[in-house]
Amino acid sequence: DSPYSYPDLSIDVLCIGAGFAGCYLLHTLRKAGFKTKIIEAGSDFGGVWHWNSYPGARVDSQWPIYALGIPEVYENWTWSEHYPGEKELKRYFQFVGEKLDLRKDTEFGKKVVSAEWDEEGKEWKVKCDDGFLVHTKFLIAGIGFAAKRYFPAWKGLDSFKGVMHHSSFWPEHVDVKGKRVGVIGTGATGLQIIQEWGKEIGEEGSLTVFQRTPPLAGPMRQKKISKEENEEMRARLANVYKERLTTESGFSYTTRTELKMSDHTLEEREKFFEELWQMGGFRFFSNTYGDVMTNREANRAAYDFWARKTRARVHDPRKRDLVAPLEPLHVFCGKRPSLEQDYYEQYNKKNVDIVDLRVNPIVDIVPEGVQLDDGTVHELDIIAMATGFDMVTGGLKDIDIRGSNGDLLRDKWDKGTLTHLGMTTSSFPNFFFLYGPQGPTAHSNGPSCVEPQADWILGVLQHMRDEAKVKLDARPEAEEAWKQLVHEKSVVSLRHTMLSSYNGGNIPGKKVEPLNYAGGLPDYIERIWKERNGGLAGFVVS
Ligand code: NA7
Repeated sequence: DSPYSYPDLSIDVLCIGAGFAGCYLLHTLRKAGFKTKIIEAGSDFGGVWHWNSYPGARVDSQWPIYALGIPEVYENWTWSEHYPGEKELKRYFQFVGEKLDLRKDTEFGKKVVSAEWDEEGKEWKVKCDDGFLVHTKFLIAGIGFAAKRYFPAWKGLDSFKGVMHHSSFWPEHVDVKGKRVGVIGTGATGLQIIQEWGKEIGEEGSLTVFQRTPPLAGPMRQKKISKEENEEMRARLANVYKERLTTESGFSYTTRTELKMSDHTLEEREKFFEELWQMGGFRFFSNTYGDVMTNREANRAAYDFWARKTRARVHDPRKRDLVAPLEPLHVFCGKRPSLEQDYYEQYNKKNVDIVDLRVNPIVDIVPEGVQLDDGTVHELDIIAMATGFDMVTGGLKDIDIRGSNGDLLRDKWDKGTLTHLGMTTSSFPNFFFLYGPQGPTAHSNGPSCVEPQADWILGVLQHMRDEAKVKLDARPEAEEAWKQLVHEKSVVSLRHTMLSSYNGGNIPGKKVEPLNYAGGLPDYIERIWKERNGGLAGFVVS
């Protein structure tokens, strides 16, 4: 078909993406004898961390959880901080590539643009933007949940005279010292940029934060890792990586407790919250009372504690009311919480201001800067667009994936996402996705989610090889049942009562539906293996 194809045109498995999912898959599948390759758009390993170079970019899952549970890797790698920054994460992924010898089976600098199922040949024909063509029996997308960046539909986006970048596509260095800079969006990303730029602009510069919804950020409590700490941890790592699969979100500590808020007196509650707060990380948000996401009173109590702690750090009453209002704007933890180090202190600087987009939204980007509804123009030299992503489904829908009935995946999912087990979808045989729709994805730590998913896929592929089967296709009734289950697991949470990136509500016009499996990682793992060991009843295997 193409002079660029692999010579024998017949690999077993093609993985799209060289992040945690792709690296783990290539290593695992290749060891099991499957001829596997990765295609990656970037120029190195890392997935989202290859691209994440925006100011202050840092993971907010605590060491050592945000890493691969592969002994060859963790026995030989040493982290320097509890919450590693993007540079360290890039180095980590390069190390993973070398240590596991992944480079020889990875094609960098190629973006997959289409994949078509060939029913006759029982294989996928996968095409890249440079014409590179691969024939593969199985296709696995490991493209992450934030593969499609989101820009609000402002007409003048291209008219800006200054420098503007989306957080997900940040160049090497943008000097902001003495400049007039603006950040649009205050999610996990915007917060990190603001925290960094507040310091980098110096006294001559100015930072304007354009905020629609304040993030609910807790203390990261960043620390360096000492040599002793590293050695002590190394001895326990094998267990840590096993145990993370037994917690709801795949962290070492995140399992909501059995404790209800009503089990405590007021004083006990205050002490309980305070302890979680002092430990830092996501503990205050996820290791809290078991009913924080089901009981409005408990939810409000957690918010009030957070607001009290946060308000105490911001001196100016107007800014204080904007970053930590007394009345919550939405359910506590309804959006993903963030972690910060000295985010709130930035607002105590005279040259850091905040604009409330709730009363005065952005209507356009103009050559001079940002224009608000009341006609005000904020003149700027540099703008950071931290407006997020078309999460979970956006990246997969962007690729022209055409299944056995000739339909495109995006057309199928535009009517509502349908998957079986959050890893497959009917009429798209031999196609899997990791950290994707209706899997534990946004409710779980990345590597903790993709490793069991990849292990499961390996189990299925081995079964098919043993039984000489060539085609696996989810049954439509199985995906209807999975969708129902995803819905049932979601509606019990207060999170379900509001719009967010957990349900597509952050993207105008996107269908609002639960995008993630909220039943917890252990429950999910049990279900997928029950299906595999029960004879794959939800699939037609031929
Ligand atoms: P998020 O968390 O989706 O944040 C996007 C931010 O952009 C959020 O504050 C939005 O406000 C804001 N936004 C979006 N559209 C607009 C418009 N039209 N006007 C003003 N502000 C807007 O993305 P992040 O990149 O921070 O984080 C993504 C994931 O990466 C995160 O979940 C982590 O897993 C890491 P809103 O809240 O919608 O009012």
